[in-house]
Amino acid sequence: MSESGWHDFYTLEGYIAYQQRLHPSSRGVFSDILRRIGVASKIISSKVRMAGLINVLGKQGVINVQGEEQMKLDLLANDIMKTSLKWLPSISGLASEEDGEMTIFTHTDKFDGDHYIVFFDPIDGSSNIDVNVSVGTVFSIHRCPYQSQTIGELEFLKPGCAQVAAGYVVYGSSTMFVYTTGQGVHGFTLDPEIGEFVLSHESMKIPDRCKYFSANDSHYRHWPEPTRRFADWVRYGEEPRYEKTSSRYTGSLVADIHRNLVEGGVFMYPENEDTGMGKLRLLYECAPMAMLIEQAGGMASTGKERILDIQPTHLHQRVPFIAGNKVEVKLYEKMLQGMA
Ligand code: P6P
Repeated sequence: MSESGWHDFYTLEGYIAYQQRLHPSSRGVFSDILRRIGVASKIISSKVRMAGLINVLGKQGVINVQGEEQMKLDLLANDIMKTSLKWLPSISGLASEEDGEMTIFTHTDKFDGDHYIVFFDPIDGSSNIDVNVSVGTVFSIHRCPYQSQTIGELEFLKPGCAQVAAGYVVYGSSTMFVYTTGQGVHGFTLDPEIGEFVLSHESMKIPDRCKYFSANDSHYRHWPEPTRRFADWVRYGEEPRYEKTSSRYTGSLVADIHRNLVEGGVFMYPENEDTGMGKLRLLYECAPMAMLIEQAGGMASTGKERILDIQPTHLHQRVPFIAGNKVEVKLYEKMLQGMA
């Protein structure tokens, strides 16, 4: 602390530069992408915070590729993310939850540095927008070793273990930017007075306690029997570990995962027994969340396999998803496989 009592602090920009210095050979290309996502997040945050005042509330009247009704803020946030990233020479392509197809930039072939592909869900949990409940942005960054002229969907379909970075922005009581590049999980809180994300949660680790159980109980009747048994065990179990476990579910993946990452707990969106399908998308929801949760000391699985090991088969692929404390995810996998 200086004489005036001033506390120095890291901004997101400064922390990215600090982490970049840990890689002397780095040219800062990758750091530029993270910084641009940080800028886009601040712009989106300003729109989310004024959603009731400017004309972004409500539905756009369009059904997106997911078969979901697009909200106006979905489209605005999608445009903000794409516009913020499309001029970076290192970006070979983008893939968004809101776009049926990926976007490929051939102009970047002239750039002689590393190339990347960025996946994102610009506003996750958008059904919460009109009722003022937290929403979020999720992003995932992969390397792209190919010339843009030659890439197609196949080059976008990489397993989560190949991600070079993952993160989310949660637009909650404050706006937080949380990311990992494989060196731990670090959280930054937006200081509206200076317009900067300030380091507030360095090296986040999920506490080893199941403080929260997060799932949409209205789907209980569609869950496979072992899934129902697991949910009952955690919620009503006699185990001391679950004596104080509470149910918390907002319908916003980012808000639910963030709460459980900070306090401890398990989130699941299991498969529907009839369809055998999950709801959440692998490439820009589950894989980035899985990288963050594993980096914070937790686990993320479909119940049958590690999320980060899944080889995607198509851009908007959906998977069953459970993430949080290792104890609960391991127990779920055993129950689902008939070993508990
Ligand atoms: P349900 C939001 O639409 C989302 O993709 C996630 O953010 C959230 O966890 C889930 O779907 C909520 O789905 O069926 O519980 O409304």
